[in-house]
Amino acid sequence: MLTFYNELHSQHRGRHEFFRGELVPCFEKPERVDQVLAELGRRGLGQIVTPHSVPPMTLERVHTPRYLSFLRNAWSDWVALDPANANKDAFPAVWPVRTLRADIEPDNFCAKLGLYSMDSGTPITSGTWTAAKTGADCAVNAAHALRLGERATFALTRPPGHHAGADFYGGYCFLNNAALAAQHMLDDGARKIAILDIDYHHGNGTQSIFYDRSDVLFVSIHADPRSEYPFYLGHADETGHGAGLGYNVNLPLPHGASTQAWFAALETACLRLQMFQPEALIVSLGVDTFAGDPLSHFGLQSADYLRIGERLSYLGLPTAFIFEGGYAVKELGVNVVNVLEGFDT
Ligand code: SP5
Ligand code: ZN
Repeated sequence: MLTFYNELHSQHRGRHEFFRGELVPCFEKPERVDQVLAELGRRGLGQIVTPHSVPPMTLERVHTPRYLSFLRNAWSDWVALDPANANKDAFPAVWPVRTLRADIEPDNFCAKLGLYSMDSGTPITSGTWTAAKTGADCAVNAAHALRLGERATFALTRPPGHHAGADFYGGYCFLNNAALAAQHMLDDGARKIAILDIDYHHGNGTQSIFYDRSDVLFVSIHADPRSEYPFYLGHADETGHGAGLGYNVNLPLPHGASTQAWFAALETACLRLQMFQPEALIVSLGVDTFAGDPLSHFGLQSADYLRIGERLSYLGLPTAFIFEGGYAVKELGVNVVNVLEGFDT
């Protein structure tokens, strides 16, 4: 399987995230991708290549210009507030919730942080833009390779992307890699693309980007948002809007759901994907469904990831896997590469 990897991911290196009133070490760290890269090498699972840079226009097909400009300048604006900020991650502290205005971009940088974010668990650091941009390059290149005839590709990227919306970041995500991959294929001439999101958390950003469209089917299996992040989206009654009605499928499972229930949801997802007859499949591949994941409460074992790959392969679609969450760092390589190997063999 052709893997797109860029070493600049390590430039996004948060020191802390907020959790229950204190700063705790980041779960989303560079070692995550290092583990997957090492395991790919050990198993010799195909070529690993560096992506070409995609133009700003490609990002603007999914994200708003004002959000992109905020993100590109965020670190220098943060340090401009106070030179001492160079040693601190940037976090929001105020948000425009209901009744407050989000249509006027404030000049104050702290107010901008709140306007463009959904939580205080996602630090912006000196290299966040570089890492997010080159990560998006990986995803778009992985999608483009499908257009050129590859059967399957893998974007080995971080930070992840599926929580990021058209104009906001959160859940460790800044640019929506899966959405950019899907949109790129449509702009290149594809008519229908499906996205399957199997991260433990609902891909609220991806859902919202395509919610009123019928050219992208979004199907997600995730923990019930009543108890799990992102909390405010991902319910089963969210089925799309306008032309997009029927093209959004959420399959939430209760906190602690069995592996059997998870695979039953995968069958439902696969049936819906098959009915849609897409030209290609994008998989938001999070492995935080793993029993040993420190953030999550599903029980998948390492061997289960081979079965996932096999089942997805059986759909017979050109498929781009985009790396999302997964925080059990030691087992991350085996779990991710198991999906890819299950697909390939
Ligand atoms: C891409 C992705 O998987 N994003 C997940 C974002 C989850 N953010 C909430 C993290 C809450 C931290 N909980 C710590 C529990 C320690 N036992
Ligand atoms: Zn996740």
